[in-house]
Amino acid sequence: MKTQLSTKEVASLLNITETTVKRWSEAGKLPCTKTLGGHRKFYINDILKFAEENSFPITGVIPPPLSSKQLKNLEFGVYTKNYQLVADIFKIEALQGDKAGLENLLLYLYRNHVQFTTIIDEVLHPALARIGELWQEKTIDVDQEHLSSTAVKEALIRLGSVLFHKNPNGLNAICACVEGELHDIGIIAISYALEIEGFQVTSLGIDTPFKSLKTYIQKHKPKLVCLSATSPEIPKSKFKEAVREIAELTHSYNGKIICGGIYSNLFAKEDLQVDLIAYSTTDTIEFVKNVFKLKPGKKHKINNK
Ligand code: B12
Repeated sequence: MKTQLSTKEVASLLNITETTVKRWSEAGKLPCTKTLGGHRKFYINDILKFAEENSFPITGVIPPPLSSKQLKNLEFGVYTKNYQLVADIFKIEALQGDKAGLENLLLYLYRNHVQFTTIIDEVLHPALARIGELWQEKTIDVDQEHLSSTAVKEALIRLGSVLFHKNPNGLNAICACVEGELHDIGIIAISYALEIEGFQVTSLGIDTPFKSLKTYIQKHKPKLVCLSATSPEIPKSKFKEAVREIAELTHSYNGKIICGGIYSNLFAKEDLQVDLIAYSTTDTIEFVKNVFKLKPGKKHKINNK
């Protein structure tokens, strides 16, 4: 683990300017050593001790430990909104299974005001799609695909704990992967995107039997039902029939139902009788805002890491 930080990294971590860091280090508030070339180096522990003793919030984030070329690309990509550059870096970190690096990268984007939906649709999604292609063309083995997707999932979950949520909108939603479905990164992203909009979300996770889904919906009558289906191994007619039944049930109490994921994308919304077949987080949130007439609300932080 990296233990020493540069002036720039300390500034970024404490959300202060580099000039302030230099001033505080000259004043002895922030202890540092100097390299032969005269550059200041700070120990992370000293910075954490300083923050604790002075009740100084650590609100910033250290740029991920990337090569200088990657760091330049990352900064340039964020600044110019060229997220393809960022997705390429994300893919490389994912292939290395570097969950701390991925978490830092996600936090860096979020703290630099890249919207959560953009992070998912323009960085995480294309990076994993490329990893899927590498696996399909046998450039990488299945173990490396597993390593990458597990690291991405863990980093996403860690990002989830620092996301800002709008005030509760009074609507409840359930998110689930249908029977036979193990891909859950997409639905986790959708559930976080809904929580950001103020929904109270219950996640039923992977491979939820259709029967249990119906029972749950009958009991709790969620205003929004979100189902994810990606695997080509899901039997088509069973899926179609079960989703139609769930849609009918949801509509019977005026709820809305959305299906997403690569497998769902093979169907038209009329086939499944659902309100939307979703292709991305962005289109889902647009739809939800329109259909539930959500107003832009005040945000509040639920959890400060
Ligand atoms: C990671 C991964 C796995 C992991 C999943 C781990 C996990 N915890 O999720 C594991 C190893 C388990 C896996 C298994 C399999 N996989 Co896989 N997998 C992938 C991979 C590389 C990434 C998927 C991912 O997370 N993407 C990122 C998320 C954010 O994207 P997403 O899921 O598409 O979700 C977005 C949208 O679709 C939408 N969305 C998704 N769901 C929902 C739901 C709602 C309600 C809404 C509103 C929106 C929404 O919003 C999301 C955000 O934008 C893809 C490659 C790819 N192109 O996606 C292959 C891929 C999906 N897998 C594939 C296959 C074939 C399989 C297996 C059948 C392989 C096998 N023979 O065993 C199994 C099936 C397992 C099962 N029964 O479900 C194929 C599917 C092809 C198809 N459907 O035509 C793909 C495309 C790989 C490929 N190029 O061939 N896989």
